[in-house]
Amino acid sequence: MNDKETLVKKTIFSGVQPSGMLTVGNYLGSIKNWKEFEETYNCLYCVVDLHAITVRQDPATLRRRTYETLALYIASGLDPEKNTLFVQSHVPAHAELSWVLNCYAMHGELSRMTQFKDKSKKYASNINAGLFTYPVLMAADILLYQTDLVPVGIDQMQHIELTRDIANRFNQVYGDTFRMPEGFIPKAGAKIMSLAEPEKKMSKSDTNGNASVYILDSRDDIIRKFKRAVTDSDTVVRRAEGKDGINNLMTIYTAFTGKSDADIEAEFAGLGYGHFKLAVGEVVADALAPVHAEFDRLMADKAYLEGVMKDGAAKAAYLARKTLSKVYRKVGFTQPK
Ligand code: AQP
Repeated sequence: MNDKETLVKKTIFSGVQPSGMLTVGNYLGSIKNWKEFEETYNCLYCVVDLHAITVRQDPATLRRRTYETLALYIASGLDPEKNTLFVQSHVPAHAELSWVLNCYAMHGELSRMTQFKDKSKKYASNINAGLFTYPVLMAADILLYQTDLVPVGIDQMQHIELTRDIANRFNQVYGDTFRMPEGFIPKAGAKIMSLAEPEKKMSKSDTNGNASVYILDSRDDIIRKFKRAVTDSDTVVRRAEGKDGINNLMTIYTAFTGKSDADIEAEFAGLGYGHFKLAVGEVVADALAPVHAEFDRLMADKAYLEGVMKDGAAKAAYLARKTLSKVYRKVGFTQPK
């Protein structure tokens, strides 16, 4: 990406934490949708490892998952020549801008973040400051690249709103510094629910083995998990209030097939839940099979992945440094000569 392209095209930024095996929720809410932007936007997609350590991670596992997450980006169709793919900790400007923005983010607004409240309950013995300021680091990720659009699942929208508030506050004090980003939510798949507790979001860190379907689960596991998905005592496949499990399965089926609710209701009329669950499992397994094959190929070629990381970090660092220098000048830091 050169300076001219940066000026003409709008910019997209998004990322996923290497905090576990990526789920079908991560796939449908984020990475599956990223490819459509690669011709028309400057796209930066980051493996956000700094975010991941807000929850304790085993170092060797985190390292492996960082490679795996990058490999999954590429295996899901992202072309490293057309997208800037990189690892967050390879670009120090993320942590640097995050510190500055911490001084423009309010304790009260951070306390209201749903994810902080949820994760404080889930990790009650480790409510660290990083968990609290997580959204400020996310604001830095986005604002560093003068991002226009942030494709994310619904769970991250509150953080995008906060990013806008922080950017506005900074711009009001120092004049126009940051572009105002917008969130972009996919039509189908913005919030995939747990298969075991369908009133809860599907998460990669869920400890219930039946709750989340992982992108890299085997075909048999995918089908087994969908067959066991919690539904309700009705038998008719239709979207309705109180049918969280079926609604979720319909959303997943739509996201993979493009079929509308009416199409799905007609297709499974008179067939009952068993047929439907099996069909969803098969559709998901079929769609993920080519991703698995490409993932295996990429993971066997670490040198290639390291090359992608290195090139991506160099491109991202160049762009990030421009914004960071501007911010440092505006707040009154001296610049080394
Ligand atoms: N269930 C979901 N449905 C749709 N989108 C989802 N995303 C996450 N879960 C769902 C989207 O995936 C992207 C990356 O998420 P993340 O790794 O930054 O963190 P997260 O939102 O906290 O995801 P998890 O899976 O719940 O991770 P853990 O368990 O580690 O906290 C984001 O665009 C997110 O919206």
